[in-house]
Amino acid sequence: MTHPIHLYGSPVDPTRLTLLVCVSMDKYIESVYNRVVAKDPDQKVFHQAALEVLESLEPAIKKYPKYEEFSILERITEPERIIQFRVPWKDKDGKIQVNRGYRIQFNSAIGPYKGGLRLHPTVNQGVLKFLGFEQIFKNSLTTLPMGGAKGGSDFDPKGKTDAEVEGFCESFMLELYRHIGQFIDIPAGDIGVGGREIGYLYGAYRKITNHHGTGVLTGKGGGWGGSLIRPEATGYGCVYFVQEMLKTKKEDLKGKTVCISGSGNVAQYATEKCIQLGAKVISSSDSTGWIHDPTGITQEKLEWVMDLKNNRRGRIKEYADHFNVDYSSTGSPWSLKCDIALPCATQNEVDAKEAKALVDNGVMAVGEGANMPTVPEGVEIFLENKILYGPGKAANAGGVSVSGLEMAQNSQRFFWTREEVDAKLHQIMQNIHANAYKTSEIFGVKGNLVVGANIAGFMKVANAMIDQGHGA
Ligand code: NDP
Ligand code: 2IT
Repeated sequence: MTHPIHLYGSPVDPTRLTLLVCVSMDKYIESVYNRVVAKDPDQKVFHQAALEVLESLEPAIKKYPKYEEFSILERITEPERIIQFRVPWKDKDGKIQVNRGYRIQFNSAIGPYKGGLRLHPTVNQGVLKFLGFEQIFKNSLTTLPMGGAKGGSDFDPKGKTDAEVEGFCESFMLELYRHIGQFIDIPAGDIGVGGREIGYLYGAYRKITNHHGTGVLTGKGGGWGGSLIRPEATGYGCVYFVQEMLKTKKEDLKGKTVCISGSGNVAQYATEKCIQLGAKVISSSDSTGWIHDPTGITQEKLEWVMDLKNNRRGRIKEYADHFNVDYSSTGSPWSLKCDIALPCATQNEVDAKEAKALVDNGVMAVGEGANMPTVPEGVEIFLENKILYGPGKAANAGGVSVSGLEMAQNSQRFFWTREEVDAKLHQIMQNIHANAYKTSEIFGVKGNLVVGANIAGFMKVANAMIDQGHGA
């Protein structure tokens, strides 16, 4: 059986997508994909995420006719609920600004809705549907009982004062609080939402509801219900996943050169874990440019970056000025020669040319810290060239896994040590890799972790939906 990830269209060209789909795809999958596009023709990034999953499910859909019989694909691509709301807040000059807030509760078959909140000017319903859809399969892979959701707003926290961010978060929660709860929906961080924002959101939730519902948000501060290792979890988890991929080739991280994009939460802790494991990280970036540090980012330099990004909220260019290395506001770190690439910034940040450049420069493994950072043609290039490729929903599942562990600790009213949480995270990432790898083998595409992760994540949710009846 050939792997089904071979006919991808451009995420920005639905006509081409439809053409390719018509030529090659299983009729049932094709009809569901066409339905997804017809229902919301403008949601390109959601179409992209849906197509990637649907195509890769083909072997499972063929093997188990019950998924078609019970209309699972039609149901799983339709969010259970979309909440959209107005978020008015006062800026520093006293003027009232209005943003749009969302929570997309996509699927709760295996547990309460769970997923992050993104604050970024590009946020819209299509972006959050893509993220919420991915979250369903990711959360299923963690083995913890969590459904899929995502939310956020087109509010741009960049350049805002702390007071403005606080005012926004308060207003956002004034609406969101009625839709969430430890047994309903548990939001967390994503782009633009870190410890500061979770603090403001939790403070508002507590004031509005007059109770300490610690289980209602994850990523909380250590002194008020947060889990140790949650800040580190996505980045560390991504590197643990890459370790597992490398093991299949009897390789490890020691002495490897690593390119990382982004300089936020995920990138920072992916860098830290690489340093701890003896690899050399030579790049960092933000939305205005990227730096190349050929001697490697040391722990000391990383702490400088953490202060720059988490406290001073500056630009990565300052790293180049401070440490006297190259900076560019064009291109990307993917032009550098490296053994391992970890895209940790945002969706579609690795295009086909960049994927080709990585392959030509000898990249051995790609682990996605970000959600869907590689365009479909790029994924195809990695798979065709037998690069060890860990798709985001598997490789970056460490963050939501430790969110699940935070929920478990909150329920117990108890805390685990750093070592305990880290060991559980490590075990979960090893299990996710083993499960995706084994599933790829069962379905005849050994080592294709796109197919393996998607089918493994899908079947647990789909079977739960069948067990729970046609309304679920
Ligand atoms: P942060 O907000 O902490 O950092 C995001 C980083 O990516 C910043 O350096 C930012 O630069 C850069 N970035 C954002 N948008 C763009 C863009 N359009 N072009 C170039 N660079 C961009 O977010 P996280 O580190 O939390 O998230 C990074 C990725 O990881 C996202 O895809 C997220 O969905 C995913 N993820 C996050 C998890 C988590 O636990 N936080 C869990 C799993 C996945 P700038 O500051 O200039 O905007
Ligand atoms: O994309 C993701 O998995 C996250 N942003 C983390 C979600 C969570 O609930 O911890």
